[in-house]
Amino acid sequence: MSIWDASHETMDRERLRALQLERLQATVARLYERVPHYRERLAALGAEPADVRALDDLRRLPFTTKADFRDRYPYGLFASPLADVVEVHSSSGTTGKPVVAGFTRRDLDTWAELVCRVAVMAGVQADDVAQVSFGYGMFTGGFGLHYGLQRAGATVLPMSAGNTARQLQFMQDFGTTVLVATPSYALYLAESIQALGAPDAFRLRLGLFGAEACSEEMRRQIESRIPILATDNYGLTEVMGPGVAGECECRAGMHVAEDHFVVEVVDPTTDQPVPEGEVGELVFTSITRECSPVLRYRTRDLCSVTTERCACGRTLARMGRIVGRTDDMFIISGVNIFPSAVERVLFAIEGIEPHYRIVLGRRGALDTFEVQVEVSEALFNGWMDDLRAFERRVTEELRSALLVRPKVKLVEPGTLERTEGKARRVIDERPR
Ligand code: DLL
Repeated sequence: MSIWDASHETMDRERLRALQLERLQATVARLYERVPHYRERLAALGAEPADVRALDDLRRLPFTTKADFRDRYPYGLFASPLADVVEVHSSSGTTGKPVVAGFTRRDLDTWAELVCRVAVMAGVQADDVAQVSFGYGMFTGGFGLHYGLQRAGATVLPMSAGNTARQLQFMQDFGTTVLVATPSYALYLAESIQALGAPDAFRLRLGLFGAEACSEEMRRQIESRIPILATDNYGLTEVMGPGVAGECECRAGMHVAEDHFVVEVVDPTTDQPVPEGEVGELVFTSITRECSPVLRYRTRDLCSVTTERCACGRTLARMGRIVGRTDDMFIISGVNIFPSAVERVLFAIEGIEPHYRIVLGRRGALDTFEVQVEVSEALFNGWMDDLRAFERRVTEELRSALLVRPKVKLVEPGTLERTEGKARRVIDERPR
């Protein structure tokens, strides 16, 4: 197992905390000087950069939210003049103005370095051929993985997302060994590879997946179709993009690049830190960015973090899988439901294909909750009675896990929409 930057990735945690404090102080001073939004926020608390004397003082600093990014769209949170900015990325902004983040040359260098770490910890080597099937463009996935994989010495195929036939062709012709995609697109590609029926034509051995939640069951579904080791990595536009955290070959959580980001886990309702190892909302502070540093960004992503040393030798904290988002939870008949809980039940049932969709609606005063799920060819084309019995079983298993009875609709394999980017699992048609 190789480590790209052992001096940081295996750093003694006391020294790491000292480095974090030094970098945090510099970042707070930079924001105070250069970004009116942060100066105003700190002033409102009667705080100044000099008040940050220990790492725990971070808890007294204000949070940053997605709304802050939107209110200052596009450049209002930049701490560098445009003359120093060489690249800009943004998130999709499906529910409002997009989030914008800028990169100076040094920021791009850091980005490449951190994505390279994630790639190397997953097992990427210089002789790998890496097919980047994340979208290139304003999304951080394509370019981020591109820069990092190049730094790791891999041969990069900048495919971008989509055009699946061409993806498969190049995968065979160029001898792709590493597939880089969202887990849902990876699953679609894996199904397409399986359908070709020529497994020997492919040399895939490793998957670098991220940008959306991937349950253990989803990972198994991908790995059962193509012979790869699937690894998860995490990041977000507000904090940098990919490279914030990634799994090593032990696959026992994602190592956070703590020499560049301070991670906190807070109770989303009380804003107070939760005990180590418990699930809460991730909050990140970036401490080395020049253009778009962010103080205590509320990610809305729910997961736990441990600082226990990993078998790989890295001392960096590890985050568990993202179990949900504070904003993807929906409420049916007063019960809180995360899509990940629905997925866990479905994927554990033999005969179910790993494609589903949750449709929420309203009839009269009541919410409706439908789960559409693909079943295997054999089941779908078999006896009607068997299909009905299967539907009852799926309904019952969902009801017992979620405590709410959904309407289950079994559909033919291949009917639900496949995505090339992030999957959209929940369709909420309820009037606002
Ligand atoms: O998705 C950055 C990225 C690109 C990460 C490629 C990894 C690989 P955004 O488009 O800003 O950035 O979306 C960020 O996606 O807050 C999470 O909710 C979700 N997300 C990202 N990675 C994971 C993951 C990129 N590994 C939002 N597991 C985040 C679960 C993830 N959710």
